[in-house]
Amino acid sequence: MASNSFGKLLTVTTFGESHGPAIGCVIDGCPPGLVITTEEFRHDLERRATGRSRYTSQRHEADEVEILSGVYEGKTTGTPITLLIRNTDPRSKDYGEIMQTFRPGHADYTYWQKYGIRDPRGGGRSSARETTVRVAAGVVAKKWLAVHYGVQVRGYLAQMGVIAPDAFDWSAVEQNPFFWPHAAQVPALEDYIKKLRKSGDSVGARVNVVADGVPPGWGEPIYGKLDGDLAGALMSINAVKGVEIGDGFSAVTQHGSEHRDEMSLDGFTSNHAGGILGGISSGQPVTASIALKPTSSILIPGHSVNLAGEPVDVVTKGRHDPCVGIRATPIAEAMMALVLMDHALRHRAQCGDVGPVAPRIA
Ligand code: EPS
Repeated sequence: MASNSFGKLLTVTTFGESHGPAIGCVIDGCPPGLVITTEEFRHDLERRATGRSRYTSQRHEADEVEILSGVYEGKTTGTPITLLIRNTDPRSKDYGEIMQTFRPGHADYTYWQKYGIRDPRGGGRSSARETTVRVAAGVVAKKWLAVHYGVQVRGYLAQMGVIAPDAFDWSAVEQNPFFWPHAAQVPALEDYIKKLRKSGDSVGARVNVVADGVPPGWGEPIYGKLDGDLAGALMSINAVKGVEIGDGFSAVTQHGSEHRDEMSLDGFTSNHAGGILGGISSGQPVTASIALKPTSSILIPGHSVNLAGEPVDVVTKGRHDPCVGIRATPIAEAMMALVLMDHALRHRAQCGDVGPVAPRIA
């Protein structure tokens, strides 16, 4: 299967299926000397993992990272870093019925049409299980960005169905299993998901991700724009159907006088652009937002066809997420961090001698 790699100077290749023996990734291009231990992967992997709260899939994966290469005596060596995570809790019998049919709204059908063969166990390669190793790779990128540039990448759940945050507080985000920025609303979210689960349906979500501390200059015209690469990377996350950078689609109804970010010697006075102008970072926070669809693996019967070419009704049982957006925050952070690290290295390679240029306002 082609196109399992992304990035230019920092490349990440992922491999593995949801119910295979393991999933993993190879990170190539990470500079030598970055201190990294298996322990450091735990936090973000736990944030993304299934079975850690009552509101997500109840598959209980250990999600333990094994570093197979590229790290010696706790430091990256500059050679490919291979990370392996063994699948410890697949339950392939849940997929007995799906093997004969296609879930409406799922990649079951398109994989079949493309390859003429599929691994239906847990959705095989199309499973959100693959995002585990993106998050693991993102741990390396987040650390490198923090150590070398003081960049911090963080996200939050910005909408679940019709529910949007009433208030915003970064310190609330990590205190609840939804990554929700307003603590007082968490009981309402819990109630909403419990009812949704009972109804057998699923719901969509929005996740926002922000990188603070990105210096001006990252991103390349014309085909290597930072926003273009970010959009591609975020769109590659399972279930993502929309990506916005900065104000995104709100720009449609704005006037130029409103959208432009005016400049003063104290900095920009707003950030409608999402920290990117002409595909290059401006020094403002880089902001992106993703729309995640409601998952197709639901208990509400839906019309489909089977392999014998007959009409059937499909009901998907098993351990599924009523809202994949709940676990998507660390995945979006990882993809943003990986794109930023790739562009940091690309900027350093071509323009490392340029240095800060006056006036620098952000
Ligand atoms: C998924 C279906 C479920 C989730 C899985 C993603 O897998 P299974 O049916 O095998 O229990 O648990 O998510 C993960 C395993 C994970 O680590 O994110 C799907 O259809 O995408």
